[in-house]
Amino acid sequence: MPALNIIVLRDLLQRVPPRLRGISNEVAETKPSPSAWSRKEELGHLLDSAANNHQRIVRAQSENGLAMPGYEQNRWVSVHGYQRRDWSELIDTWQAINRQLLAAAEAIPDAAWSHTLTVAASEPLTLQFVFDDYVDHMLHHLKHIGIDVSDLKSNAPQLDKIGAA
Ligand code: NI
Repeated sequence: MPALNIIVLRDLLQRVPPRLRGISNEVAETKPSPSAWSRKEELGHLLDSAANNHQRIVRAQSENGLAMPGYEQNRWVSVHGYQRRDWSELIDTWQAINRQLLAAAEAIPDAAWSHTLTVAASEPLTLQFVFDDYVDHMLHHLKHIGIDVSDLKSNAPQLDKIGAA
């Protein structure tokens, strides 16, 4: 039932930006420890997740059996310098990139949700799994950032975490 998490993602796009804007720039850039991500870096990680999953969603809907790369999360966060960026810019980018990903997900033909792809060294995953895992992973991080997502539950079944999102 692919449509369910598409509805969740539409809701996220409406409800999450005002909640993120409720966090000050100062709080957003506070690092809980020198090696832990700040909220800016954690939201930045979600931009990286969106960039990678957008590619998977666009490509796998028209081709079955693709092999897609993973990404090194800390390296991506460091490359983009999220800690030095403005919090409101990161929120705007989160909204824009997820609108882009949603448009691609809405275009997935029914028959293509069962297409499979591998991500890094994973077993073949269905496009359905990849999309559900994307939404589930996003909710996990938004909750950790400290915003209320209790009204935004993923409709995905219990996912077997592969860390690919
Ligand atoms: Ni993550």
